[in-house]
Amino acid sequence: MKIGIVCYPTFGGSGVMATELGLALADKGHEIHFITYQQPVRLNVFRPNIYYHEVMVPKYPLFDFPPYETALASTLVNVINNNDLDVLHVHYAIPHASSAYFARQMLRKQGKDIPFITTLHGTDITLVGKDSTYGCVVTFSINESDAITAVSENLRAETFKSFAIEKEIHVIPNFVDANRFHLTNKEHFKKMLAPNGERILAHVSNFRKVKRVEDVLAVFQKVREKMPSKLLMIGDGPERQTAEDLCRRLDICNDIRFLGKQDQMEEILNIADLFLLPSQYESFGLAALEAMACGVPVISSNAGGLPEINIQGKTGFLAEVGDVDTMAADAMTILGSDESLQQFKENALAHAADFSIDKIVPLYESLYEEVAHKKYQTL
Ligand code: GMT
Repeated sequence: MKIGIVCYPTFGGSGVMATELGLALADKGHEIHFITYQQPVRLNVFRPNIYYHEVMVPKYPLFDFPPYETALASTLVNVINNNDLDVLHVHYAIPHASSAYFARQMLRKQGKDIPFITTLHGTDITLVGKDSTYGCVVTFSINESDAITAVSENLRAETFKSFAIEKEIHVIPNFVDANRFHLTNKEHFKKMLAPNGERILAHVSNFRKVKRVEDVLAVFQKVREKMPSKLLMIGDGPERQTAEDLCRRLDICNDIRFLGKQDQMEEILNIADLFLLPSQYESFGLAALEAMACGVPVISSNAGGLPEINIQGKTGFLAEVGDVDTMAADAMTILGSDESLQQFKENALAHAADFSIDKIVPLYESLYEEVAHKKYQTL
């Protein structure tokens, strides 16, 4: 099929997932067209059947707010027409679903019908979408989608709770590419960061408030008091400065490295012994799944969809949001002996396999077939 994918091109989970999906679909022979304002971060490989169309937003002195949605809708019409796309798949409701709706309506005027699928990722529903400034457009454009998917049962439930949704929401969980994220021996690299055999804890995020990076540091501080350990803080965002300041205040900087944004996540995850994700909310927690696929157990909060991927006492542990004492105690249970760590690692690997490309990508392909088929019936 010829599939258009609209996403945020940045390091956020929704853009990462959309790009991974496009790559996986291209590997299965589909023709994929990414339409966004910048080359997606994980779109760093060449495939003959992947195209990237950049949305240009002209600047005029009159515009305090350049109209990205309008530019996107126009670009969508052009790309769909020029490439004869079968289906459009938009990731993150705002503003992608409303631009897709706009494009579909314009094309209908030209006698063409392009179905669009909206995938809800999290903050488009739980944070930004709930803002009354956006609420009615979000509700309208989700309802106008030819199919709606959510990345977890929790996000599906949250969407029905917060918006007047009139259609079914299919749950299609995120997936992980085992060709890239798998267990590999990185002892040499590990030795560089933990020369005395210290345990390595890691956190990956966009350092937004919702990630509670201060809890990551609090848990680490408690673990470090009991066992030699190091912490890797990967990613960047608004809370990074606060986190770095807090490290200095706690006098634990020598054992923490802020690595910033990284492309080779699979390399770094492979030297970690434990992944920390104490978020206020996660619709899914893709970063934790990628860690598990590299055999890294997870200490997380029990918010949102996290219990759907981190299994209590098996792949790691979950605690109430903000309960850093329990998180630290559980971290020490996992890291306390090599045997226990090994068992949790094996469980994490086994559970991550449930979210493999082979299991999840066909679910999207069926949905594409279904909406494309409906389109032809209505023409
Ligand atoms: O976590 C973020 O802040 C980024 C955000 C995004 O929209 O890119 O991630 C959301 O989508 C990811 C992919 O589906 C999920 O794994 C994250 O859990 C979700 N984030 C939140 O719900 C806070």
